[in-house]
Amino acid sequence: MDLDRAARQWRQDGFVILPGYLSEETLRPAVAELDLLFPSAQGFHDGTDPRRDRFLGDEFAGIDSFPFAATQISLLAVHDDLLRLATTLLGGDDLRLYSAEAWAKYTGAADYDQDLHRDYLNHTVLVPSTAAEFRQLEMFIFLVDVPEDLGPPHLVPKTHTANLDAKPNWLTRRALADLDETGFVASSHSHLYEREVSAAGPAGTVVAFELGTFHRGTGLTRPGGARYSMHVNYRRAAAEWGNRQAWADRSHEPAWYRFVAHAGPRQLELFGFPPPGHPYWTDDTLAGVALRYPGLDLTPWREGQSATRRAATDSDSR
Ligand SMILES: O=C(O)CCC(=O)C(=O)O
Repeated sequence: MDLDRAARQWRQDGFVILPGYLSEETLRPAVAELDLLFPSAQGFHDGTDPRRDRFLGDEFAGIDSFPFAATQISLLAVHDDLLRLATTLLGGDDLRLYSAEAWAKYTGAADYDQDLHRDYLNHTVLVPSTAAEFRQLEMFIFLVDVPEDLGPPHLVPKTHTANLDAKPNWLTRRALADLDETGFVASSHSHLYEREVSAAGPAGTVVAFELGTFHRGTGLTRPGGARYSMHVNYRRAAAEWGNRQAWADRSHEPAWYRFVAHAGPRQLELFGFPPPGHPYWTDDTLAGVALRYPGLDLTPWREGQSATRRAATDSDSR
C-alpha cells in the first residue's frame, strides 16, 4: 500500500494495517537479537530457559522498554521506514519518539485477552486530539508472523466509535461484578466487538493507530506459541502533553550509550537532541557531548555549527 493511501485510511478509520511493511532484511538484525531480551518459544515452553517465570500470571510482564539490551532492537524502533510512515501519518517531520516497548507473549503464560479500550490514560495528561499537529501515533510491529491463534490486536474503525465520550474507556463484554464508580470501565457498547478488524499478518506488519482508536489484545491459543512484537509511539514536537517516558532518566544506562554510538542526528532528534545548526551547539557543548558519548560521530553537529558561524559572519559583513 502506498503511504498516501495509508494516510487516507488512518484518517478515515483511526488505524491502518500494513501487512509485511518492514522487509525481512530490515527485521533480521533485530530478530537475531531477540534472545538477549526474551526466551524462545521452545525455551519458555519446555522450561529450559531460566528467565521464563517472569512472564507468568501478568500479561504485561513480558514488556521491556527502550533502551533495549539488544541495540538492534533499539535501532529498529527508529528505523527510517517507520519514520517515513510516521511523517506521512502525522503530517510533519518534527517527530518525537515518546515510548518504545518490546513485548513477548507465550501461550498459557497469562491471559492476554483484553477488553476494548483506548490507550490515552497513560499516553497523555489530556485526551486524544484529532487535529493533525496534535495526533499521537501508536504502532504495533510484528517481529514474527502473528496469525489469529498468536493473539493479533483487534481494532474498531472510528466510524463506529466517533460519538463515544472520553469515559468509559474500557468497554467490557461481561457485566461488571462491581460498578466502577470512576466511570472509566463500563459494560456497554458490547456490539463493538462485532465490528473489530483483526490485524493478523506476517512478520514486518505494522499496525498504525491513533491514540483515540478502540482496540484490544487477544489471547494466544496455539500450543507452544510465542508472539514477539514492538509497540512504538510517535508524536509531533508540539504535542508536549503526550509522554510516557523521560529519556534523560534512562540516559546513563549502558544500553543508551550503545544505542547512541549507532545513531545519527535524525534518530537522536527523536529523543530531543537539538539538530545540527541549533543554538544549543557551542564549542563547550560539543566538547562536553564528545566526552559523554565517545562513540558518537559529532561531525554533523560540528559542521552545523560551522555553517551557522559562516552565515553569521556573512550577514555581519554585508
Ligand atoms: O499487544 C497487543 O496486541 C495489544 C495490547 C494492547 O492493546 C494494550 O495493552 O493496550
